[in-house]
Parts: sequence; structure tokens; C-alpha cells
Amino acid sequence: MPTEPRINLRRLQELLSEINMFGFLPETGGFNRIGFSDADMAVRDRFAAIMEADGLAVSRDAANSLFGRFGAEGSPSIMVGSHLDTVADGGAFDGALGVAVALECVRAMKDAGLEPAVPIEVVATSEEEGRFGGMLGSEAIAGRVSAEWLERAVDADGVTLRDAMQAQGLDPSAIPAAARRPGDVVAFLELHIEQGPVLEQKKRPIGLPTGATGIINLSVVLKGTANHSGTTPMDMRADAFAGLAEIATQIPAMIEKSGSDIARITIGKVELLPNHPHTIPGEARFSVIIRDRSEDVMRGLQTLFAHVTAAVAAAHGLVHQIEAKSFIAPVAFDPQLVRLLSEEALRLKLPAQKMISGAGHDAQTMMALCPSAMIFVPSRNGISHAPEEHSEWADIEKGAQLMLSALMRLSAVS
Ligand code: HGY
Ligand code: MN
Ligand code: MN
Repeated sequence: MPTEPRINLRRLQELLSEINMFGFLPETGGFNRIGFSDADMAVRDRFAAIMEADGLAVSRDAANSLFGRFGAEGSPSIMVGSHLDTVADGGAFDGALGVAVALECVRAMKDAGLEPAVPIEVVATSEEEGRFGGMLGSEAIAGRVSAEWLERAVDADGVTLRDAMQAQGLDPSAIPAAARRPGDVVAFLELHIEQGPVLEQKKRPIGLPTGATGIINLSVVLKGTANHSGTTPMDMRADAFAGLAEIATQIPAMIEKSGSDIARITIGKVELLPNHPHTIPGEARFSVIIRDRSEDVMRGLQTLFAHVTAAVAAAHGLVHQIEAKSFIAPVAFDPQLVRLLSEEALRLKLPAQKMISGAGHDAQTMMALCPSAMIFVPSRNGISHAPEEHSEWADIEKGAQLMLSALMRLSAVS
């Protein structure tokens, strides 16, 4: 094994800061680089220029995922990276850290004068956060995006994927053809913040997910009667918010009845119409995200949620509609890759915690194309998808060094 190159932590911190110059929200301290927003497009242009300056062969696919190739063209590669988009008021580490670590690993190899026998592609995927449902970037790479889904994809504000992409000069109909062929990619590795409390509670600097929970993304509409809040007796209302509230209060019972210890049901976005203090809400539109490690449990919760919604809607005189926007299957990551990461963690004397990821990740959709696995670093107070998201650089350095070791072993550098 050639001399072990080291992660340059300051350079990594500077790279993450450069990425986070895009979409910063001074009013909250968070970041908004939602898929295909101007900030998302701008950060990709900047990151492409950075990789070009590093001497990588840079390309983009039709979903606007970025690739920076280190090593020979035309042969199967190892992909390493994560996503550059964020949720609407997200943190500084979700996705961006994995992209920065991937490039830092390549930089450390180049510093050491190493060449990979198996080329390495640094990947910055597009639209992982599911603004339109799913994980468009990695699903496009894995060839899992259908023309039918592309046509109906719409975000929670009614903006279609087609319009959002065309506004940025992109053509969604080119996405299905952008898929990588089986065999093009030999492995996909992703470093990511845990986004939960497990590693902090167990005081472990490294997490090695053996699998990730799946995600069912539903859009629900309850339609009642907008009416005067003063003249309409309480027993003569078709109040869409009252229906939503009753459904929401039954979520714990649904989990109790048909869920598991890792099952989650979340109503994260709600829109009331006409949303005026003196008018009974005639309409409630809301998102429902169902997660579990078992597809059967997820489907069972989806069925139960539909039954409860129908019963509550009937009791409140509401018409209800449930649309399934996307489904991401729970996965087990590649055992050989997880074992390799575990061996490298042992060799580097890094205590690593095997676990299941409660969050969805590109690595899980990439399992449809190639063996994939992840490295987690702890999240302070388990917080993510919020400006308070934070990870300690001492932990990040350990995770990045583990990623570098794994890449060196997989790409047979010399
Ligand atoms: O929502 C998720 O699980 C991930 O952050 N996209
Ligand atoms: Mn993420
Ligand atoms: Mn996320």
C-alpha cells in the first residue's frame, strides 16, 4: 500500500464554505438550494469550475447531476459523492458535505501523486431532496425515471418539474436516456451526516448504515365548505382543517397499530384555503411522508392512513383525495462494501456503529445500478433539515479519512 495520503481538513472546510456561499438565508442562517432553483444551478456551475481547475474531466447529465472524472475515460468507474440541493431552509452539511469530501479525497490522492487503476467519479447529484418526489438525480443515473413520472411530477406549490427544468434551459424528456448502463459503475460511496441522534448518543464518530428506510410521498386534499366563522354553527361545518387535525392526532395510533420502532409518518407542509382568520377553511392540502425499513410495513401504513382519512372525511362532510407522488423502496446496502468500510475503520482504529438510516439517500437509489454503501458522521443533537444542523470537524475528518482509505482500496491506486 503506497504511503497513506491524508485529508487536508482546512482545504475541506474551505470547499464546504465555498459551496455554502450559494443559497444562504441571512434571516435564518439556513440554506435554500431547492432543486433547479437559481442557487442550485449557480452552485453547480461553481463546483464544475472547481473540479475543472483540479484537472478532472467534468460532465453533466440531463438531470443536471455533475460528474468529475479522475482517471482513464471509457472504463467502469467508482462513483463517490452526494447531492448539492437542499430543503427549503436546510443546513450546511446535508448533501454538500458528501460532495466536498468526495472531491477532497481525489485532491489528497492527486497530492500524493497517485493514479487510480479504477477511475473515480466525483458526483454531485441533482434534486435529491424530493422537491418533486423521489430522488431525481440518482434515479436518473440508475435509469429509474419513467417518462410518465416526469410528465406528472409537480412540487407542493404546483410547479411542474418540466416548467422548473425548462426555466433553467434543461429538458426533462432527455432524462431517461441519461441512465448509466449496468457495469458502467462498479460502486457508489456516499459520506453523509447521520441526521439523527444515534451516533451522538452512542458516542461513535462513524456510522456504517447496513440499510436505509424507504419513503412514500403522498399529497392529500380535503375539500369542505368555506364559510363564515361567526354565523356558521359548529355542527353545520365542513371544516377542512378540523379534518386534517383529526387525521394528524390519529398518527400515533396508526404507528402503534401497523408501524414499527423505525416507522415514521410526517405531515410537513400544510396549505389551508382561503387561509383567512374569519373563514372556515374550505380546503386543506398537505404532504404525508411515510417511512419504514420494511416495504410491507410502509404499504400497511399507507392503507391504514387512507382508511382513517376516508372515515374522518366522511365524519366531517369532506371530500378527500390522496395522490401517491413517489415511492422509494427501503434497501440493504451492499454487504461486501459495508464489510470493506468496516475493515478500513478497524484498520484506522475508528469506532464504527452499524445502523439503519432513517433518512433516504442517493446511495439507496444507486443500489439499483451498482453496489452502494455509506459513511455517517454524527449530527449535533440529531438535528437536520434545519439551520441548526451541525457536525464536528473532528468527526468529519475521521469520516473523510475512512472514505479516502476505502477509495484507495477500491480504485487500486498506485
Ligand atoms: O428526506 C430524506 O430522507 C433525505 O434527506 N432526502
Ligand atoms: Mn441528504
Ligand atoms: Mn436531506
